[in-house]
Amino acid sequence: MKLQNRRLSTLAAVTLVASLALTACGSDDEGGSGGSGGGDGTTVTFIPKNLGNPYFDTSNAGGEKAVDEFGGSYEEVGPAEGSPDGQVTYINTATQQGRNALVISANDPDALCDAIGEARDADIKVVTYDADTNPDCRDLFINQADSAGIAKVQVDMIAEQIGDKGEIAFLSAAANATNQNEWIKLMEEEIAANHPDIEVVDTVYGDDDDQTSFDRTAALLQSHPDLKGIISPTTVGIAAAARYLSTSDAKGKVALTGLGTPNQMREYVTDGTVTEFALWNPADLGYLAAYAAKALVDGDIEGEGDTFEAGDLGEYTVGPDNSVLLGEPFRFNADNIDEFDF
Ligand code: RAM
Repeated sequence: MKLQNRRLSTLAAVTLVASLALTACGSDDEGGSGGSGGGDGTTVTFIPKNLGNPYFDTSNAGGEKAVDEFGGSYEEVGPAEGSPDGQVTYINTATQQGRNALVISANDPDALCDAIGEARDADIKVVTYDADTNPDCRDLFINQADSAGIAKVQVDMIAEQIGDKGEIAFLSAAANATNQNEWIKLMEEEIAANHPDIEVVDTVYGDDDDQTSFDRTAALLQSHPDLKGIISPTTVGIAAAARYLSTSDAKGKVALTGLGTPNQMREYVTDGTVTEFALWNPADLGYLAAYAAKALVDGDIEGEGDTFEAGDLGEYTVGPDNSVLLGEPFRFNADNIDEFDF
């Protein structure tokens, strides 16, 4: 299993880099964290949806590791809340500073495009990762896993957990998040095509904010007394929903699955609130995005069919819509969760 071996082999390094990054930056604050590296001189700015989200702490630690490997200079900046306006400010600043490349998880498919256009006019390469903009705005998208596969694994898990029957709801991130909206659309199609006895009764938005997601979970259970399951395709949402369910009467009665990080979900798998959830390796996603940014800056890749080397992950090829695919989603459950530390 290539993915699992890769996860395990990068584990120690990622943990170390993540803890160094956290020591260096106080990740809850609006603003950013300092640079690193030197040597090759390629300057790369990571702009996550928001700061203080462990998913992005892990993915960006992977990015920093890659930038260090090729001797460039890394920085992470971004808004405290997952909003497009907050991201625009940081894109504009990076453009004024003349950074070589930006790596962005977009809070909206359109709203960042003007600012990204100005960056590209200034010869800055723009890579999206995790959540894409419209493809014509940016140079490259690093896709964590095939969207249809991400949708299917979540539908398969909820179907297994509720006996393929009953009411379910989605607890999503921001209403404009491209990645969650794409996955939800594909999950609805998969349910309509292959799960006639599952009914989607609601979609609510927790904005990738812990408290909002927690409150939306409580409201969902109140509005839908027959709810059998929740799919939360966001690491912030699933962790908040699990925390709510773990002390409520619905624990063990309403199934919860979706996309989560093992470290945030471990206690809820151990206490029986959650049976199984999925994700890819966020550290590898950031690592791949950084190497792709460098390949663009160096002129090694321009479009579909071009190949580049991504350090320990090996060779990747640019696919349709100028996107690069990381790998497959992976299921976490009580049998394997203790093998992972991110
Ligand atoms: C949250 C963010 C991110 C998404 C993961 C699964 O951390 O919404 O964009 O990819 O969940």
